Amino acid sequence: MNIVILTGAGISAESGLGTFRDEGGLWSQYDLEEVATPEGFSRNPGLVHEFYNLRRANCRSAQPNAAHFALAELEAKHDGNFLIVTQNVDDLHQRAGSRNVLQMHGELDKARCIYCSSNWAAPDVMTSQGRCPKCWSRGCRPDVVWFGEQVRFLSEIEAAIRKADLFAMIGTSAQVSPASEFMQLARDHGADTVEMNLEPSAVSMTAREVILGPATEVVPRWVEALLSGHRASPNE
Ligand code: BV8
Repeated sequence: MNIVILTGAGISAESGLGTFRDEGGLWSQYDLEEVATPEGFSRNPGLVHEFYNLRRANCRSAQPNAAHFALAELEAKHDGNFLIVTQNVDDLHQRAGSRNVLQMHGELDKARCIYCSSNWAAPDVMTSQGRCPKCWSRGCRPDVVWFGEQVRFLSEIEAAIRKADLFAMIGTSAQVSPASEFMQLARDHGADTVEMNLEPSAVSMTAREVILGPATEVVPRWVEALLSGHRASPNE
């Protein structure tokens, strides 16, 4: 059975990393246009670096939670193909032991050269003056995908979803495309579709099953049921 999991900020919420659109979320503290667009970066790179330096510090002091570890256990024990596609730029899935992870919105822990596009491990405090180790120019940005920029691994992700027998979406409001279209794509290609979230998302009506509750409770329970065979998906 081929499994594809899409995660969003909600899976890292109980690790202490803020979500975006919840009450008090990041987009209520910062203007998305100012800190998560190329235009915002060219207008005020210092503000953008401050925004990501703060999040990088939070991420480096955060720990993976039971939901991250449950998905790593599922990957280790599952005998078919398994892929995590995450919208998150934190590395908590990898730190929990997940191996097959595609970060479609980039990586908080990396810096990228604005001239030659090579990337390297981000310093704790990044500024635009950071030197590129490859072309030696001064001009670096966070290695994340901003609004209006092309997401990463899209064709690989869509190919995996087309072949999925089970697609689960965890902790995302499904308001950002193209990730918001993945549930429908999975359903159109015959996958069993499950959503785990604290509250219904923009695509809950597309899922065959919606399991509401905090990720650290619902995800380990779902993984345990899947591994013990108590949850036969319609495709089996
Ligand atoms: C692109 C990276 C084209 C950096 C991010 C108008 C209409 C429709 C679409 C558009 C439009 N105008 C523009 C667009 C396209 C745009 C888009 O979708 N905009 C939205 C805002 C309308 N998309 C893009 O620009 C994408 N690129 O389309 O490129 C293109 C093509 C060719 C060539 C060039 C360009 C790029 C999108 C990527 C943007 N970067 N972030 C960073 O992280 O700072 S997106 C940002 O939102 C984050 O990455 C985040 O991951 C993502 C999605 O948010 P969520 O993860 O869902 O988080 P959210 O807070 O929203 O929800 C949290 C959920 O968790 C909630 O449901 C909550 O209930 C739940 N939860 C909370 N606690 C818990 C929990 N669940 C379980 N347990 C808990 N404890």
